[in-house]
Amino acid sequence: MAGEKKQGLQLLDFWLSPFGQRCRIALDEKGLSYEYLEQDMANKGELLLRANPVHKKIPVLLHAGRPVCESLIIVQYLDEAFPATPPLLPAGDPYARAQARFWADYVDKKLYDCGTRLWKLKGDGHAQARTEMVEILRTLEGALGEGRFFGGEAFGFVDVALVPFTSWFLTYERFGDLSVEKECPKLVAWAKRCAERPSVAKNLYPPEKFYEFICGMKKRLGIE
Ligand code: GS8
Repeated sequence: MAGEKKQGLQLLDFWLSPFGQRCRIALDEKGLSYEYLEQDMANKGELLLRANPVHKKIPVLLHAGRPVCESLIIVQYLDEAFPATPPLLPAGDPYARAQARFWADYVDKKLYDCGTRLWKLKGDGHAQARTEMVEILRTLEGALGEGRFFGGEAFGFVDVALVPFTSWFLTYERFGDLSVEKECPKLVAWAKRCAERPSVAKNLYPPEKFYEFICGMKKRLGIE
């Protein structure tokens, strides 16, 4: 593992990105050191455009100079490229791995988009996003079940995929006029357990900070 710590890992990222936070949490969970390269999202640099010419998005992991794009693919890559580090996907159980990928994909397909509609839209679109948000959070709480983490006892792939969005709960509450704690107490308890992990505590920002960022974004977009 000592050798793996010097593998030449760089992460092109943006401080508040939940997708970048997934990668940072995964790298820290695995004890892999890396160079963090903050990107200017308003003025994308040549390195980012070369590393991710298709989507032109962060995060991008550079491993010995070779780019890996898309946060969930990056996290899975880290599991495969550094097999001596603690696995995030359940090792040796294809069915459990498929389930974990299903829920991480659900977070990407549903939660991010619905959260964006919640703070961006007004009227019917907003009301629909609010209803959907409660459904999505309840569905995730159902998937968690009685477990400590989504994978059971061990913090794993689905936890990494979802935990950055716990910093958004406050923003969902303020724009959705809802209480995540009231709707989904087990999910909130899970978020608190996750926040106790050094990898999570180090890489997530206070929920107020994200809320302020979104308020600033609304101002810039003229949709206050
Ligand atoms: C999403 C990355 C993304 O949206 C992943 O990595 O999982 N599916 C991808 N990145 C955003 C910043 S975070 O909101 C981004 O780079 N946006 C720049 C742009 O759209 O121009």
